[in-house]
Amino acid sequence: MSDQSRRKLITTGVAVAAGAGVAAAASQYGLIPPDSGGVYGPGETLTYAAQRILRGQSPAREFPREKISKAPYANGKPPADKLFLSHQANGFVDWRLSVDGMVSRPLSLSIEELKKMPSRSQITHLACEEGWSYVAEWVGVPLAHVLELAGADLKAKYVVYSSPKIQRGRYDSMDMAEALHHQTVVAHGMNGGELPIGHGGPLRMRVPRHLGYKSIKYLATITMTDSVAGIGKGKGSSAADAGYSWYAGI
Ligand SMILES: Nc1nc2c(c(=O)[nH]1)N[C@H]1C(S)=C(S)[C@@H](COP(=O)(O)O)O[C@H]1N2
Ligand SMILES: [Mo]
Repeated sequence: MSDQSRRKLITTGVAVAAGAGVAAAASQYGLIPPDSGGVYGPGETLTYAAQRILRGQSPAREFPREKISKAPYANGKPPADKLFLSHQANGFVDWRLSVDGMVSRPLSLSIEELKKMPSRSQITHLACEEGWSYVAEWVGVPLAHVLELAGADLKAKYVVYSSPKIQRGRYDSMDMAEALHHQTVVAHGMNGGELPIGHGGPLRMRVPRHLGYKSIKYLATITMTDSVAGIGKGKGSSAADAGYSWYAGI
């Protein structure tokens, strides 16, 4: 065997072994995204599992106050349906965030109740998959706190969350590593005030380690579940249903 072919054999062997290792770890730790089609499927399972294992729980970058964007871009139009407009006219006093599924204490939380809970303020970057981005300060309750109040089963595979109409509105999901990360918050404030309606007010999920589409605006439901098969087109995310990747880590 020539040196060259031996080297090739060795490198290929190492690559295969590394791939197999990641694949084994992926199934051992349940690191299989719902849009993957499995470890050997056409999706990005290996990238996902490798990112998860290599990055661990590393935080998204946080910025100093002077980096806050002067004119953050509010993407899309706020909901214009009757129900939303009446919530808005009422100052969102009747808005509720439901927390259900694999929990021992289902919750229905008002904005006032959420505002009394421990909160975290963070200046982070929101990046849309379309290329634009901005930096803002968000204030919110760590999702981990809300899940603890609900007695959530942390062995559940996904936290699914959505704007009011889960089948027709926006929805997304994350795994438990993301849900329990300290920067994943249910945000009710932005840049020193209430969360503006253009940016998802009265409530949005803020997931700063992921692309903007995971940060669902007009947040109304949180469900702990082992399966996303029955929701939307079954990919665990309205963005994934539309062709983007379920795993949007940046
Ligand atoms: N309910 C809802 N949430 C949403 C969206 C939306 O259209 N509806 N757009 C998503 C996308 S694609 C991005 S990039 C961000 C944009 O957040 P912004 O409006 O604060 O810029 O919100 C995400 N959350
Ligand atoms: Mo986006």
